[in-house]
Amino acid sequence: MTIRPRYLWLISRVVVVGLVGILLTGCRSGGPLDSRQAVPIIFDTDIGTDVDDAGALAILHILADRGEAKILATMSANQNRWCAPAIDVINTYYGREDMPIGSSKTGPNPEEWYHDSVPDYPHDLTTSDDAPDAVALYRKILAAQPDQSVTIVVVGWLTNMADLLNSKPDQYSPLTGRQMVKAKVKELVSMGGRWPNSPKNEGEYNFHMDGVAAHKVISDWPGKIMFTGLGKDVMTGARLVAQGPKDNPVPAFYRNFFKGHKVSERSSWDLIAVLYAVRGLSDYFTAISEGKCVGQKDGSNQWIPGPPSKHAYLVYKMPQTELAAVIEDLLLTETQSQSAGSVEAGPRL
Ligand SMILES: [Ca+2]
Repeated sequence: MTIRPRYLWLISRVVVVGLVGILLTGCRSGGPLDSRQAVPIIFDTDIGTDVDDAGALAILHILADRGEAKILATMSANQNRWCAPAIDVINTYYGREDMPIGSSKTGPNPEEWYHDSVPDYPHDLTTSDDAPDAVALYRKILAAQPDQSVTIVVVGWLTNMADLLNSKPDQYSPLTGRQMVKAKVKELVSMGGRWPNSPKNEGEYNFHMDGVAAHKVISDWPGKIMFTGLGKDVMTGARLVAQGPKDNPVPAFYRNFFKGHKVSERSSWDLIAVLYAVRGLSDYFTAISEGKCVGQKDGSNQWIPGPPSKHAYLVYKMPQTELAAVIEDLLLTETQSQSAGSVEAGPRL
């Protein structure tokens, strides 16, 4: 049988239209399980001052297990001796015991609630003093990454970011810190600020704890910053504490925090920052980008409306109760190491 030329033309049209349709559908799919490549992430935390940092690191590991993120390093902006071990405990539980951990040598040093349980879980970093300087580790890791590829998510104060901007050429790179950020970092996600404005002298906690660093980063960061101040009314942790595995340190940290503060759930500021850093706006958030942020050294911030800039901040798209369910489901997702049976032991009680 022969096919007449006009039918050949018709068939080719159908094939082309079909292919274009498939491509467009692929481009539009912004959901969490589409075929986007794993997002290269450096996680920077003030772990210890609140428990949402532990939850945020937990869901980052889960998202990495799912192929949505690739964790390059974990950093503490808190100098406290327990912070790097607390990070190590979580990394180890989630099967990444060799994940690089850096610690600030210049930042604030508060010691609070949930570290009591750190010695009960497997890890080998016993004090933050033994962790490498965070800025040196940032420079080493960033220098080895492709240009414009790395997302840094900061869920504490911005000390490490300011120190990175101020860093000098070294054995890892001839670039200054600012040049390196411009070359290598795709986006900084900062859990900080009150949006659109915070009253003078009443800056949000993360900005206020190192106001000079916040001011430096807001005014001098050479690339995109997404500020995520959301999470106060997205309550999580209750199901994690009730149902989380006994050998997982994260439910234990939440339990300690709940007991200390006499609460049964906690706001999700840091978990939301990680969710955005990995999955983007998805169905969860809308970005406000018309304008720019101005930060003061007292930690306060103002949004100045105007043309789009390198700054943006998030507002909710999904109702907070639904977002809480998404996060809590992630917290309770079985880890790769659990499913492979490679977690050696529970708490050493
Ligand atoms: Ca935090």
